[in-house]
Amino acid sequence: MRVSISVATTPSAMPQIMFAGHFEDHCRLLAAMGYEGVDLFFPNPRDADAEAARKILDGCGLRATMLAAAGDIMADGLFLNDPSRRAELLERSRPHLEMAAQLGAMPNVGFLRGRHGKRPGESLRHMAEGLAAYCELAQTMGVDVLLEPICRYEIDSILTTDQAIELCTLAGSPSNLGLLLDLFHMNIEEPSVCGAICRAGTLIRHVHFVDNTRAVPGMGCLNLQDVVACLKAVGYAGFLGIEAVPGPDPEEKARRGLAFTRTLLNAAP
Ligand code: LER
Ligand code: MN
Repeated sequence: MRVSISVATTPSAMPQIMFAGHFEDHCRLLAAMGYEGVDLFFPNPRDADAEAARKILDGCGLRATMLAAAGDIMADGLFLNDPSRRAELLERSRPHLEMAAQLGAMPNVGFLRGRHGKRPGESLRHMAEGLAAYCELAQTMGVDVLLEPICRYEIDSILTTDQAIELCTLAGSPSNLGLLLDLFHMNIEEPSVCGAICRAGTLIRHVHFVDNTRAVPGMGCLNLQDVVACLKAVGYAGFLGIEAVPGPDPEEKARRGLAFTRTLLNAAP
């Protein structure tokens, strides 16, 4: 497994972004620290330049793992579970998916799936149809899509890994659809983090590797050694993305989180 970290190209209101702005400087710094990839956020997708970002990443030897670039369409009220505006959503998703293809990154269907609201059954059905169509479009560009279970305090749909697995099945199990498991959300929603990892198995395509308080790994009370052992046991060989709240000294936290994560990776059977 390799280690990546959350980086936004411009300032962002999301708290779990370790570095924002000064993209090239941050990429150089992170590569020198030993990071191998970035979980990339484009807070203003319309102004984003994926080609320029790719050049910088390539120059530093970094991979783009996850891409979050759908903020503009969500701000316009477009969500996968709304069949009345699906054609518009797909059309406006093209540039995002093209950027993901350019970067070799996986777009995250985090909040884009939509909220269930008062009709969870109907919403889930529409969400599955929308997700299937989104994956079909992504497939034409050779892009893999990530579905991230997110906790109850941020959304009301697909909170758990089992719900995400069910949604993948309802969407027809597209071969380019996988799960992004985020330990911060899992620690809130799962009765057993390792049980959920085992059930997700080969569906896991990315991991947000953080401690219970959303601090960098090693600063909380999660048993992350067990988590790494479970991921290894299911054959996961992707990135561990440190999507953490940085606090006042992001550089020190990035070094500390990486050192701790590497110790776990080296110790796991
Ligand atoms: C949202 O809380 C989250 O965990 C992110 O990965 C969404 O991009
Ligand atoms: Mn996450």
